[in-house]
This record gives sequence, C-alpha cells and structure tokens, in this order.
Amino acid sequence: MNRIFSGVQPTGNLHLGNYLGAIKNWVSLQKDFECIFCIVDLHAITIKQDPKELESNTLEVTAAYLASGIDSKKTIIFNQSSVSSHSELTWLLSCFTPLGWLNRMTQFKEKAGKKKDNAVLGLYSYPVLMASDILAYKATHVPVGEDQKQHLELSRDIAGAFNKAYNVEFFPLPEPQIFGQATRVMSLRNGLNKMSKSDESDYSRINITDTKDLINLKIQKAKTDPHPLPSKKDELTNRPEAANLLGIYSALNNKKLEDVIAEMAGKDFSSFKKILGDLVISKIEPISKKMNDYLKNKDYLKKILKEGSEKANKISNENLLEIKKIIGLLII
Ligand code: AQP
Repeated sequence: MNRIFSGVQPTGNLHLGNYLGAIKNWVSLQKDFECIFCIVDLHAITIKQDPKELESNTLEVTAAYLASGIDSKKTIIFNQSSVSSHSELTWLLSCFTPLGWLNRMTQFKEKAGKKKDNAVLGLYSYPVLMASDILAYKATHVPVGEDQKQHLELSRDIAGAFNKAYNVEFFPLPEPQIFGQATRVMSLRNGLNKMSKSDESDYSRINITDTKDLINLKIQKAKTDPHPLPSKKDELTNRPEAANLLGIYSALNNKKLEDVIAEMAGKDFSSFKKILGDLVISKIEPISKKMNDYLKNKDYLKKILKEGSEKANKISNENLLEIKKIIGLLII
C-alpha cells in the first residue's frame, strides 16, 4: 500500500514557498494515495514560540490545508502533539541514529548558527522526530521541497538501520517526492536564499494571507537585475532572481519553465512583474478568502483535528506496538 506523510510547521507567515513546494502538490496526490498531512507543532517548538501564537498558527495552517483543497473526508489532518507515538518513536529511533549522521545536517548548522553550544537538543534531533513522523505510519512516499531532501534521506537511513539491526523488513524506505517548477522558491530580496517564514524581512516572501495591494507591492519591490528576460533556460545561470520569478510564474500556471521563458522572452521586469502580480493574486486570493472563512469557525477546525488525530493514533499505535515487540520491550 502506498501511503503519504507530510507536514508544515505552525510557525506563522505561511508563504508561497510552502504552498508551491508542498501544499499545492498534496492536493493532487489525494487522488492516488492514502494521505496523512500533519501540522508539526512539536517541530515548531525547536525554536522559541509564543504559546498563544503557536495555538493560533496551528489553526491557521489547518485552515490553509482545507482552503487549498485538502479533503478531510479522504485525508487525515491532525496536529503532531495530539499523537504521542511521534515522541515515543523518536526516543526509540534515536537509539539507531549515529551522531555522525546528525552532524551532517545542514539545517541544524544554519539554524544553530555560530552559537552551536546554546542550541537546544530538540533542534539537533529534529530529523529523528521527522523520521518518526514518517515511520510511525510506515509511509512510503514523502512530498517535500528540495530543502527537506537531506532530512528525508536520513529518515531512509534510520529505517534501514532499524531493519538491519533486527534483520526485518518492517519499515519501508520512504521515497521523496519533489514536484514541479518551484521545488525551492527563493526570497524576493535575495535569489540565493530560500523563501522562509523566519526571514526578518516580510518583503522577502508572499504570505498566503497578504492583501492584493501588498502582493503587488512585494512583487514590484522584488530584487531583479538590469537585463531583459532571457529567451533560453541556460541564460538564467547567474540570474537567480530572474530564475526565481519565472519559476514562480510557471509553477502557479502549471506550465513548463521552457514555455514560460519563450512566452516572456525580451520583456523588461516591470511589465513581467505586473503579469506575475496578477497571476499570484488570482491564485492566492481565493485561498486566503477561504482560509479567513474557516478561521471564523475555530470549533470546526478543532473538530477536524480531533477526528484526524483519532485516526492517526489508531494507525501509529498499532505500528508502535509492533516496533516494541521487535525491539524486545515487554508489552504488559
Ligand atoms: N522556499 C521554499 N520553497 C519550496 N518549498 C518550501 N518549503 C518551505 N520553504 C520552501 C516546504 O514547505 C514544507 C513545510 O515547511 P515547514 O514549514 O515545515 O518548514 P521549513 O521548510 O523550515 O519552512 P520555512 O518557511 O523555511 O520555515 P523556517 O523559516 O522556520 O525555517 C516543506 O515540505 C518544505 O520543503
């Protein structure tokens, strides 16, 4: 059976990168896979969070899932902390994860920065929690943006290490699914940095909740270079901002990058930015309107999460029991 697991952190400022790199692709995957989409609040607390904001961001991501077209009747939607097997499995799997593997993780290096000794253990073991999220459901496929590929490879290694240690084929090795033109949406202020929730400049990203005017302003102000748009893909080398804006256009329009380049060849940035602004607004506005409607009914959103967590608990608890038996932990 093919089963998908993926998630988004409720850390605020849900942006176009999260939408194009993750949520948009999930919507179509629901047709062919059994899907489990999580709001990964335990991952979020590896960085300090305001308790009130964490709670409201959790509901905001839930609303974004529903508004984007995730169908709660078909798909399991829940918040990670409501299913305790994620935390329990993290301990078990951490006993199969050599430190050398974790030391290679670039996200830890980026987020811990120069003050590595002050970074919390949770930030360091974040990838083991991610492996547990996936393996608790024996998920076979994980749709992620490029930025999470290294963590997913680690999940495969941990699954393999467990299977090898007990000479079993218990965990499937989860496959990454990296889709579309916008696998890595870059910052609007610097085409070499990932568009990110935690970037200090709000002008670096388009938030799903941004107004029309703000979207237009952010696109107008987006960094570019002095040349007109190219006519060939290889002319985008060393033009990260142009590549990013064309990539966003092609992903939102479901068009091949080559076709978009042919369509826009020779245009100056100011006219392309107008076309791009209109497209972004036409795709994002209906989602943000629906999100706001869902957010007016918080009890409904909580009900969706409760029902989802009941289903998730059932599947993951059964798997956890099997895992404990394999390890030799006495079940009483
Ligand atoms: N810029 C991006 N381009 C494409 N995909 C992206 N994703 C995130 N940023 C981009 C994908 O969105 C999913 C959920 O990400 P997340 O919220 O769990 O964590 P993240 O990757 O750490 O997102 P941010 O925005 O970059 O948050 P901060 O600033 O807190 O680190 C994942 O599938 C991710 O690949």
